[in-house]
Amino acid sequence: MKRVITYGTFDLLHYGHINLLRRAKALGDYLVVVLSTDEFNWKEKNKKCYFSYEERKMLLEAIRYVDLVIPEENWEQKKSDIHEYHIDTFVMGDDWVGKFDYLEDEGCNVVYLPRTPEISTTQIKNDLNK
Ligand code: C2G
Repeated sequence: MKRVITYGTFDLLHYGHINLLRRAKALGDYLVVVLSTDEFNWKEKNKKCYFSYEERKMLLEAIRYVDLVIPEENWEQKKSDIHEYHIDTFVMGDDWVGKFDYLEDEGCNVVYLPRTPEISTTQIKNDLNK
């Protein structure tokens, strides 16, 4: 069984997120999504989410490509996550290209997938505020 992992905030879930999750799942048989907690988002990414962690978790768990959702509480947990969940492939959108190559030293593939252009949570918020 090939196990894949990806990380994110996934606020105001949209088709760009779904495109990423679908392609990530296609790289294996089991997809772990590590979801940024409200505290991590606020402290480390300066993001104030519209949906709470529990609400974002429930939405992700309803997606056919997602097998497990766990919390992302800090930047450093990726290395231990990969070992704890026996991950074969780490996947992120290419806005992160190069940032996580060090994880290859943990024996897993690192894949950056093209982002879906023209859609983002920020774009949605801006459009709704017009
Ligand atoms: N994404 C995408 N296309 C978009 C928007 C997002 O492919 N139009 C991808 C991002 O590249 C990321 C994932 O969807 O791989 C989740 O996006 P965010 O919720 O914005 O995640 P981010 O805030 O980048 O958190 O430790 C890593 C961080 O938790 C990543």
